[in-house]
Amino acid sequence: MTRKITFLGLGAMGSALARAALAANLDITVWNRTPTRAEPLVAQGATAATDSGGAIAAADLVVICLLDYPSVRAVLDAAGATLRGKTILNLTNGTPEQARGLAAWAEAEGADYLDGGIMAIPPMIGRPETLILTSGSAAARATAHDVLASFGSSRYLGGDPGHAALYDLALLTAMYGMFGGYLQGTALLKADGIAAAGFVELVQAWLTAMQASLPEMARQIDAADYGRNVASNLAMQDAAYVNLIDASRARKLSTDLVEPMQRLLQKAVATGRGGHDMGSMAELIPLD
Ligand code: FVH
Repeated sequence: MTRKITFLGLGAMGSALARAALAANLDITVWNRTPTRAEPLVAQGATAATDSGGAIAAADLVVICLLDYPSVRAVLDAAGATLRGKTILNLTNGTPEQARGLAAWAEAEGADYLDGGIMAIPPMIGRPETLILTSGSAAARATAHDVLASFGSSRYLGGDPGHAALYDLALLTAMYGMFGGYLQGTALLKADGIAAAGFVELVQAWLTAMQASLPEMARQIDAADYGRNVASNLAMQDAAYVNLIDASRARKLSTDLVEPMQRLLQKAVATGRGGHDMGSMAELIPLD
């Protein structure tokens, strides 16, 4: 059972996390570089620390949610407080390398380190279906159990502190691909006078239907087996993709979002993958 929890960082996400902890009746201390952001949380029962060193000293478990890793290091370095014997749960977005580096530093300082990736936006925090990915120290995970449960569901990805960030970034990569395609699609329609709202139902149904192909694509990628029962070969897709680019150009729309996929399709055909399924293009992503 966690006794004393401090939150460092009260931006949109840090505040949502602290609110969820308060809603779960956890006893929390909060600190933010701009102190006024602590006021709504104090009104809800949190204790505000006047400086980051005091905030850390007050805690067994320090939950960090700041803009980026340089700000995390800036705050921890400036705090001047000992981390020995404390547990750190860092939910700041970063790379696997940054997470591993901070974990090594924290361990050298005598702290247990758990890294996390928040797969949600602030209004989703506190709902049971909200997913927080974690990896790193198993002991830290046990210490953080209560506070993580107040945020939603968490999935522990093992002892490598870089893995939560790695999965987080892989999921964000897939998300941005989807949003980029959606933005281009709405622009195509809008150029012909059709509102984005008129597209929502169709695009949701289409993306739902298409995501059903992901398990088979995963099988193909893992087995390097792209040529059996191909329903949508890459040569056909390359020919059709030209129309998508041309329709944007005809409407004087940027094609910046969609050209990279065309380049990959063209390379797939040029390297003899024209008869393969989509998963085959995964082999073209490594640079060497
Ligand atoms: N909001 C979201 O949708 C996403 C969802 C997934 C996870 N991300 C990550 O969460 C981290 C924090 O994001 P945020 O939404 O809370 O971001 P902001 O509202 O912009 O707040 C930023 C906080 O960081 C503090 N800060 C920035 N630089 C420094 C610094 N050099 N020293 C000390 N603190 C710093 C900032 O303080 P202040 O401006 O209020 O004084 C805020 O507390 C982030 O990694 C997302 O990728 C959110």
